[in-house]
Amino acid sequence: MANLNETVRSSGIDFPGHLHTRQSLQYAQEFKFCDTDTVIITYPKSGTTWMQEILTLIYSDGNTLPAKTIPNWLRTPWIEHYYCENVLVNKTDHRILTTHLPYHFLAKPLKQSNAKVIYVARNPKDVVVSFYYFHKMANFLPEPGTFGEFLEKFITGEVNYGSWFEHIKEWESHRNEFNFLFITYEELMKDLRKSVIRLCNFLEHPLLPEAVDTIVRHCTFANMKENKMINYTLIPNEIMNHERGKFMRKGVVGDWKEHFTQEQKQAFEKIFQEKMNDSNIVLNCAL
Ligand code: PPS
Repeated sequence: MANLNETVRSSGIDFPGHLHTRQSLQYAQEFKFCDTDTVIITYPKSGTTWMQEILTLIYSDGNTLPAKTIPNWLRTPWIEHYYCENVLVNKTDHRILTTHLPYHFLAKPLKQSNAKVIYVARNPKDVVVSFYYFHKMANFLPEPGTFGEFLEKFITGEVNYGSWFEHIKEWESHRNEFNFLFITYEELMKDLRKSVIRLCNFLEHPLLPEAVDTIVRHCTFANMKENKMINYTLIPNEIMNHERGKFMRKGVVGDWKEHFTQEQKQAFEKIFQEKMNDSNIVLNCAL
């Protein structure tokens, strides 16, 4: 399925037609979650792939074989992507599922299970930079224009997957409805070992210290960048143009400082305060 220039609009949000269909979005909204499922929820470019890799390794007890031999979209599929139903045939135990969908798409089916939900958030200023470069390489997303133009669209939520602000606020404000862990990209970056142990505790999946060591080693940016199963180099150039950028681009905190002008920074932080002042989310926007 190519459909590179198609968009599927649902509940006022655009999704790339390369990966989504009306049916696949419907399938997600009626998804049968199991209590043994673990669901990674992210707004794009917030640390999805990193969490997919960490959870794969936690559930394999530090055995790196699955992470090195199975592409991430087959071992941790996005439930809203058109191929998900096929990927999940015969998989029932300890499924790791991924989604970028906003709360209102999934609330109903997810509440019917006791699945473990992990929400990964990232400083939105770094999200928008990462998303901007992803738009340049991903031929299934619109041309982003200048960074300033893209930033405007990101702020108003007129980008694929909708508003970052609504996504995080909706999920976080409903956290008590789920078996929910909130973790940030910056936390993973600050102390990966501590984060892996925190995740193991939440997942009730204790690991030997040696297994934790292996995960920490395997999941550094430098090592993940070389892993074909998650760096998207298996995807042909017509779909992701690897000459226009790398999926595993920089992997740092604070790259926004290289991209925002002083005016953009001030305007963004003002909007952040306005939009987020009714939420409990502790996320240092000025990171
Ligand atoms: S996507 O397209 O939504 O699945 O993208 P996502 O995986 O959420 O985000 C991609 C960004 O995460 C960075 N990344 C990492 N950073 C640090 N360490 C590790 N191990 C790691 N793995 C992925 C990736 O480089 C993208 O960020 P940027 O800022 O563009 O480099």
